[in-house]
Amino acid sequence: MEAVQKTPEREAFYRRIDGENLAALWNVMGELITPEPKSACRPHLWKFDAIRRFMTEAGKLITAKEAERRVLVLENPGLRGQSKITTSLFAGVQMVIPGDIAPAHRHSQSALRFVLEGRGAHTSVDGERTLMEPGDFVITPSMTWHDHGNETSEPMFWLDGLDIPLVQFLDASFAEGSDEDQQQITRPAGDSFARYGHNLLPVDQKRASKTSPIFNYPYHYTREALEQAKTRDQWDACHGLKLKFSNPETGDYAMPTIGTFIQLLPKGFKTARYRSTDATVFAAIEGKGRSRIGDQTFEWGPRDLFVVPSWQWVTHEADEDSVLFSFSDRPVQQKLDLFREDRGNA
Ligand code: GTQ
Repeated sequence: MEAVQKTPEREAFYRRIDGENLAALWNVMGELITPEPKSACRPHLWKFDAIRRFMTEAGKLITAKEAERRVLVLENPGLRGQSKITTSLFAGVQMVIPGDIAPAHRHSQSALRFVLEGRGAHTSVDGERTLMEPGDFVITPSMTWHDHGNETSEPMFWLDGLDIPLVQFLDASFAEGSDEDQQQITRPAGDSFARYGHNLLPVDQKRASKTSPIFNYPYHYTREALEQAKTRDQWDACHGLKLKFSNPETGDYAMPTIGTFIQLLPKGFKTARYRSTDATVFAAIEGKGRSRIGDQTFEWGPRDLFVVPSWQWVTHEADEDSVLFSFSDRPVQQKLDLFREDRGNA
């Protein structure tokens, strides 16, 4: 779409209607309705070791209780100051050190945790406490009470993913704190997995929530699923082997607003180029390799984090057997018939 010519009469007209809170669509049409996604979001990689050093400093500057959450926000370089890693999603790295209590609160925004380092710190959700290990994917559904703590002797670090910008866009945020720092524990550890994690569901139970009733998907099971698949040697050209975490009640994504994935790239594998409309955040958990995003190449190893913007070509290459966790707003786009992907010629 071409820019409309400017004339003195037209300019005068625009100034007059401007005072009445009106604007001419023909001057902005091309910016609004683009032939392809045109995002301010840029590709970027954060080295975990650098974040870890800053987090250790932050641990001396502020307690989890005072901060409420001791998190360093991953700000997309094209979206600085907005607390966004993509246009629709928030990501941060949270540190919970021995003795910390991140006090109970709840909010409309859904959260995911993907554990990067440490073992045995906990999060409590809706009366159940879960102990976390590296690679675990843990969900805090919308409006559920949650608090975090660490009774071990080592710090724990995890990646937080939240739909904060999406909820902000919709003006639908509610939040409240609790009088108690730690919520009452009313269910034994592992209760949700015991009830819902074995391909069996209570016959008559109707849950209102659209979020999976399993709130910790342990890495032990995830890794086993990938390992089994490896023996079948059936690789997807664009993804290696990529699985989505699913809600056992619905078969849909585990969370209503955020799609979460786990992917195995065997040693020496190089993916065919791929692009999709869901800007995606990646966390490497095992292995090392590199990803080419647009015309930039990013080298990653365990715990490094990177972001692929909407509709940019991406290829991954693994030097060792590698496992990548990722998340995006794909469930939202699919429900709105907006999701598109392009597998090149693969
Ligand atoms: O752990 O509840 O990274 O409320 C941002 C907002 C983490 C949390 C974040 C949050 C949390």
